[in-house]
Amino acid sequence: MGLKRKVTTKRRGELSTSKISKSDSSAKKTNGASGTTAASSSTQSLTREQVVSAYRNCISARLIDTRILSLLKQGKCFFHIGGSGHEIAQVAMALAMKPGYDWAYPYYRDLGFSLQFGYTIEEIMLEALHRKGGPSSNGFAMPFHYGHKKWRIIAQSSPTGTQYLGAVGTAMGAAMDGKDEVVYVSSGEGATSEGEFHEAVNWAARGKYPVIFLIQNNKYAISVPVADQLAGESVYGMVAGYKGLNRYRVDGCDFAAVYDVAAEAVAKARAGEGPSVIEADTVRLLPHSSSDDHRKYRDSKEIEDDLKKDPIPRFEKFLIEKGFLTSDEIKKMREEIIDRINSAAEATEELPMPAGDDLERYVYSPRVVVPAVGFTEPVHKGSSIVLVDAINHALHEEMEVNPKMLIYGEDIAGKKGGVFTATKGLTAKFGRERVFNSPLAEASIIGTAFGLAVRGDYKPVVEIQFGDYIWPGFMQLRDEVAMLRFRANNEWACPMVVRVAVGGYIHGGLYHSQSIDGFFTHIPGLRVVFPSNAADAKGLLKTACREEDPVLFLEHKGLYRQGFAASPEPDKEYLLPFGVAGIRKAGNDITILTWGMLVQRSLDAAAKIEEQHGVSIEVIDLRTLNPLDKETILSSIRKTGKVLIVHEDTLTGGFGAELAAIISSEAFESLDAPVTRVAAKDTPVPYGPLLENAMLPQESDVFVALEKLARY
Ligand SMILES: Cc1ncc(C[n+]2csc(CCOP(=O)(O)OP(=O)(O)O)c2C)c(N)n1
Repeated sequence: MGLKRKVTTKRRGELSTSKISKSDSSAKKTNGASGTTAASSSTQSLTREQVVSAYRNCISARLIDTRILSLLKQGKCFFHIGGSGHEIAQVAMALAMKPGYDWAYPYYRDLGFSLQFGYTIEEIMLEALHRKGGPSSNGFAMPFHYGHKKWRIIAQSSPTGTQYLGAVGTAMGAAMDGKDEVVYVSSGEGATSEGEFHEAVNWAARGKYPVIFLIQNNKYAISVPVADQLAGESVYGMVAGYKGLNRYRVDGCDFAAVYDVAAEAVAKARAGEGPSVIEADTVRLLPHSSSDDHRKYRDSKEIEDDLKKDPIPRFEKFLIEKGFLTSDEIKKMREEIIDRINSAAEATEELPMPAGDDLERYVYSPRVVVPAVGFTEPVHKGSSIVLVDAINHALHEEMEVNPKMLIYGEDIAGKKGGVFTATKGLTAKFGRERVFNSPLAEASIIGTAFGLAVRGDYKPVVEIQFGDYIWPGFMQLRDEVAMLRFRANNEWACPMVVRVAVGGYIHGGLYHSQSIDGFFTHIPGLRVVFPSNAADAKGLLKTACREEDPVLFLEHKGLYRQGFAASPEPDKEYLLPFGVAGIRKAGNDITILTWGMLVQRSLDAAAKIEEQHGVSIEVIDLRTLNPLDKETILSSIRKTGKVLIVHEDTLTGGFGAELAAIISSEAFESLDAPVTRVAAKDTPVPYGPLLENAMLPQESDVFVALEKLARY
């Protein structure tokens, strides 16, 4: 690791140490991990070519903003969010990095950054006009949501603030690989109020990961001024307490000052000297977006004052004074760029837009690693194990197969092996580099896993201790993880596994008993797996570790050590494909569809009704809720004509409602009775045992429902 110094010979207008002196620079303060220092340009030099191309990208960004606003007025595009006023800070930052080697998580204002990092004007136009072939998303994501595989720009989402944790994960991967890559992430000052910003800074500083947080402070978050946003007047001040974090505040309208600071932060990151927060003071010269009118909340004097601070004329003055360009050269360059933008816009308008046929192509990976077709269930011959040990063995085996698999979460490392012992022995065997504790922060666990997975080789298999506490990570799972492949038109993906302990019947009360399957089966792009026994748990988890889609792997706490969920252990080669339901018991009169804890209760109720009333029940364990084995479900119902859906999650909006809808529309003619559901009552899971029994579905509830169905 270490900074590779640039060796150049001086030419006309070359920037040298003497030319960017500290007095040139408006870098205010830095407080590095190693003490307080001033940013210095002494180790950096830029060629004229570099500075001129930085200027070219600045004015390209500015002129693109202008052009898109006119296209918008003509109704040719629907949305614009511009970077006017931010260009200098962004371009100077990108200039200090290595595009295609370093990684970037830009935000919607980062047009200048993206151009400097490798985007072309033509590519920006493709996205602005939602045409096929744009590098970020092919028209799936909104414009100004940057993404470019070649340049390692991870396709951006719209929630502001989710980007930081992904960046930390990507930086973790760089550090683990011993590479001196740097990861850029940016936002405005407003988004730093999101908790995930602080989680990300904490995680990065704690691990000394090579992340640079460029916070572009334009004094407003839409209409909200800094005074309503921050404790104190700066992000720089707010992050003072993170040990190991380098901090800078810089005039973001001063090219030399930003470059100075950026180069220093990059050098530190490459040398393993930790992350940096750079707060660059910028001006927002346009309203927040094309949907906003800033005259409603800014007075005209203030808008005028910001226009006077426009960084581009200031940069031009600098270029002329230092002899990089003449005013004629600047004028000529502008004209050339305007021509290029206009030609790009005209050419783009002729290109096709993605159409309806493209819609569902990349919700999931086009490649299924463990195919369901041709699968036959073997008879397992190993000795009997309980479900939690099956999970543990699957993790051990997959860690051996895949050296890039990592396991982390709360309390999972060391001798304890998690609160349920699922990860026991893994740290001892594979080391703390691969099996480690996370901070107590669920969004961080999922967000960093995303950032590791997008690198392409890492397979994070992370744990959320209780389903009840997955919610801080919900935004990451839904908006980042599950949507990435779709919004990136298959250019980016984040194959990862999130193991979660769920479910009741263990007197865990309101906050250690929840079922969460109803929420997560509603999310396109996320596989949802819910085993009911040890053999399935092992086979499904091993498959989850190999598939290319993100998987939510639900483990019922009440089944971990349950005798009826124990099975003979499958061998190391056994992989249970997703989308293959298990017929636990064949029957002819009523079909039960169930999963997780309710499989055994359903089997018990089925045995009882067969014995008492001679009714023959088929019990189907769905095993994976997404993908769903519709074929097995529908062919059973076509045979029996009656169906009972049994699940532990609450009734309203539970996954059973979806099953009922599928059955009504696809097997209506086969039905001899109403589709019936047994589920938890629509209340939280209470603590007291009598209350808990009343709330969660019992064997007797299944029995009563079967009796009723049998009477039809
Ligand atoms: C999580 C989330 N909440 C709200 C929004 C709506 N929103 C989009 S941009 C924005 C303001 C962001 O301000 P700031 O971070 O200061 O960046 P700026 O736009 O000023 O550059 C808001 C509230 C969002 N996209 N994501």
